[in-house]
Amino acid sequence: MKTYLVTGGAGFIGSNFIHYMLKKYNDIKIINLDKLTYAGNLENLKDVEKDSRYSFVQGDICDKQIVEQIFTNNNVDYVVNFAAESHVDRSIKEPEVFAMTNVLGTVNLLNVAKNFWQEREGFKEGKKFLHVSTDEVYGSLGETGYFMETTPIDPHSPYSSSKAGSDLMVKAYADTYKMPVNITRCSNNYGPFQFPEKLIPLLINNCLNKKALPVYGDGMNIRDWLYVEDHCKAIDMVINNGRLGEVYNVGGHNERTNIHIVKTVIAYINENVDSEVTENLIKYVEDRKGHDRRYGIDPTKIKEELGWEPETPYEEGIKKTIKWYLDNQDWMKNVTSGQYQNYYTSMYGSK
Ligand code: NAD
Ligand code: TDX
Repeated sequence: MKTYLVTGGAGFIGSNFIHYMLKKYNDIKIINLDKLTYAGNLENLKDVEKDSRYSFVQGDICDKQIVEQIFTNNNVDYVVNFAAESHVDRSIKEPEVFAMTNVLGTVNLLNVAKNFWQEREGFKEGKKFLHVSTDEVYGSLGETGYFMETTPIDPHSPYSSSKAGSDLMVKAYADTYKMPVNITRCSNNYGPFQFPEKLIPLLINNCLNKKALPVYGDGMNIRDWLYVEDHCKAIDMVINNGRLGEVYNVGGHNERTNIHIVKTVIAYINENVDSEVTENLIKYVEDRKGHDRRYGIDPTKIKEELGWEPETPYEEGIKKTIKWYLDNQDWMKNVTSGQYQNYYTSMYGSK
């Protein structure tokens, strides 16, 4: 039986990963360590909270004592590090918390895991630290080309710089101490349980409330969209079969301009929910500072080495996703109430 310490499991990708793993494997134990920031919601895990294979610890990945306690009380085999401050716009306003959680928190996890996993002559067998990173560490592409694992790191925002910093610390632990690690770098995820500050759920939420749909700049920035369950499958494969010390890019050649995404969401809601939701809601607003123009992943390595390929075509994934938010409007109301609402308004003002 394998024991996973999943950090940030109450967030978007982490909660999808916990669902995926508990569905796929009978014989596992998952400990979810999450601070429950505005982005973490235990509601995302309501249907597994009574599962005897799953337990939750509220705490900060920067807190050495809590992480040590988890390692003392459990024979942790794998750390899967999702915990992070993840929103680029917030990082422009408040870079410090990004450096704290994303860099120092990751170092704390690495250090505790190293101390518990190290034996006299190296590391215990069957242990691995998987760090979930992002394609944003590579910077921005022009009209052609793709990010490969060998592409030099060139982050621009405080968010992507903090993720690049954490990636380098993970690499340092592998190079210096021979710690068993992998880093995955994926493109933009979409699917259920994504906090509605990110583009797709924000658009759906605003459409339902007939609020303006803010499009940064000219709307022609490109993101490479990946359905979250396909990402979870990739992480599982890298944990099991990824070569130690390697980086794996995860993406599926699914590039779309932002304005294309906006129009797709409007068209779906117009047809299926409310014919008053039209393109009149689109509002071009001031561009994001340092806005990366284009992301595009070359997934050849993970495909050839591990046999991973995304299974969800964009047209199917986006419909499933919009439908999920329509069916879960209480979730949307709950996560955007209270603490979050104040923060959101203070950041975006009239948006
Ligand atoms: P999210 O913001 O939805 O969730 C982050 C989770 O981490 C939340 O539950 C939050 O409470 C928790 N957390 C934050 N600070 C913490 C701390 N100090 N200690 C413990 N828990 C803390 O993020 P997400 O979209 O699920 O992203 C998960 C990971 O994947 C992140 O590392 C992110 O950089 C990476 N990633 C995300 C995407 C994407 O499209 N969402 C793409 C590439 C990479
Ligand atoms: O209101 C908006 N209007 C808009 O035009 C928002 C929220 C976004 N955008 C644009 C900015 C981006 O070009 O849409 C694109 C997607 O924006 P986000 O959803 O904020 O994602 P992005 O900045 O691309 O970063 C995401 O993918 C990579 C995640 O938030 C990161 O955690 C991940 O590493």
